Amino acid sequence: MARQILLINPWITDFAAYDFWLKPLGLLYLAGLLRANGHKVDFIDCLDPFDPEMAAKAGKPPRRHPFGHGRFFRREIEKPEALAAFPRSYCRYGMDPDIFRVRLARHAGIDLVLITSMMTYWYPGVFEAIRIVKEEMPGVPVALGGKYASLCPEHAHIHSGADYIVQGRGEKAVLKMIADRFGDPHGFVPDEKDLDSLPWPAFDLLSHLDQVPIITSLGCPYRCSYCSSHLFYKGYLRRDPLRVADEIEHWQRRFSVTDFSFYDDALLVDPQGMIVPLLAELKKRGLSCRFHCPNGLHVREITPDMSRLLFSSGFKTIRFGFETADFQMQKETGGKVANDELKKTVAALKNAGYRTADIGVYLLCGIPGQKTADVSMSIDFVLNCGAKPVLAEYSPIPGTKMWPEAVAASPFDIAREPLYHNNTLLSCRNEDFTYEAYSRLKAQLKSMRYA
Ligand code: B12
Ligand code: SF4
Repeated sequence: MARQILLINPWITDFAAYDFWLKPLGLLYLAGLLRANGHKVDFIDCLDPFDPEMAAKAGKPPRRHPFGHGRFFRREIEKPEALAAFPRSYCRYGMDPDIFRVRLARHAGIDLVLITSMMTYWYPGVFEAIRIVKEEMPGVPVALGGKYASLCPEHAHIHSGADYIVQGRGEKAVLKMIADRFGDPHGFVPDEKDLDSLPWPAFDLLSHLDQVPIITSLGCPYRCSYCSSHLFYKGYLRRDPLRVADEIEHWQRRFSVTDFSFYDDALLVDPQGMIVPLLAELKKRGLSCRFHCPNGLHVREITPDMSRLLFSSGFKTIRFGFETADFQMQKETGGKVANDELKKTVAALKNAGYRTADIGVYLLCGIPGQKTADVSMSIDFVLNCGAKPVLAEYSPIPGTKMWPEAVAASPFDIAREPLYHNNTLLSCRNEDFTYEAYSRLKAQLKSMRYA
């Protein structure tokens, strides 16, 4: 029997948040699947930066960039007790809770509510959404999935108020939940290992489609000690490049989308298996796109040919996961990159037409035991290569190889309280790499001008 299912993308609660091509991709994949099973899907996007009611209330909409990133609506709120000592204001990003309540009231006859979660330390916004749903829709079961639910399941079981906590991928889990709860037989069950068997994400549920995130693969062949990719995806699964081209063509022709962001962890690995045939196919079909890679590309995969291909195919936002120029640290954390590879990569990209400001290189700062001099040296190295250093504060993630070291090094109780995973806190700072030292480096980079 067709069920009426309400999907909710909850608020972000943080010291700072910027929409770097963020869309609730996992939840919208589930929406596509539920529709393919004949269910009726409703959606509330607490983060919608285009919400007209919020814009009227706030006086103006948040500033957005034509490439599909920009600000969220936001309100300063009281800090959770655990963060009270941290001297920065704290906000709820997205629509006001009173508007959320009114929206909920418009959805009658809901059988099940599905709520997603992203960063572990954003759980207060998730809990608030669950609490309000429970008040406005008494008796309706609420399921919680996504990154926080997967990485901190015990915390979520004890504190969230949800009836179901789902860890990991949601496709089979959500269909099983519906079958168990309502006794409905399974309809279409996709093969989770065949990513092309999944219906496309239901982006039409968004109020305004300024950009579309694309996944061509799940997982990563590397095992960096600070990263949780392998906890979500056991292997490295890839789609058929022609099916990815079909999807991009669909969003462009039917919804006039130009900007696409890749959420892959390893987009460029084995280029002949994906990126080369995909971009050739898009060209053949006469599609004109801009591509953005906020999640970081692998330095190692860039050759002069690849650089020219990316440049001519419209790759506008290039970010690399480089993390550090310290050889020992590179080796100890997984060996995904070496210094000479970054040098060659930047030179190849420059020859292809990219400018310094176009080539962002992520540097992890605040990993356990790291010294200020390590980060300074890495910044200098990236600048000397001719690229733009982008500081990425280390966020400790439960279950990763580095986690026990992070628990031992952190002045915060990160094992008990996910709020302390917040990258803004620099949870594993030490006497040498202090918050002040980090702030100085950040200010130094902010004042730099790139060609
Ligand atoms: C896109 C992305 C970003 C983007 C966009 C984020 C933004 N704020 O704008 C960028 C690149 C900017 C980013 C930044 C950061 N990120 Co990030 N990011 C991701 C990424 C690659 C994709 C998430 C995603 O959509 N996946 C795809 C969908 C399909 O999967 P999914 O959401 O998990 O959904 C599935 C299931 O979870 C489930 N599901 C989901 N919802 C629900 C709901 C229900 C009810 C059910 C049943 C199931 C279910 O079903 C879905 C389908 O199977 C993940 C890693 C990854 N590979 O997933 C990291 C990840 C979430 N990021 C992470 C980190 C560390 C960061 C940074 C802190 C990095 C840094 N040091 O700067 C920053 C902080 C950003 C911030 N404060 O805003 C960590 C999480 C950390 C944490 N403590 O929670 C992750 C897991 C990666 C990692 N390194 O381990 N990120
Ligand atoms: S290469 Fe990137 S995605 Fe892969 S394990 Fe390392 S940090 Fe994670």
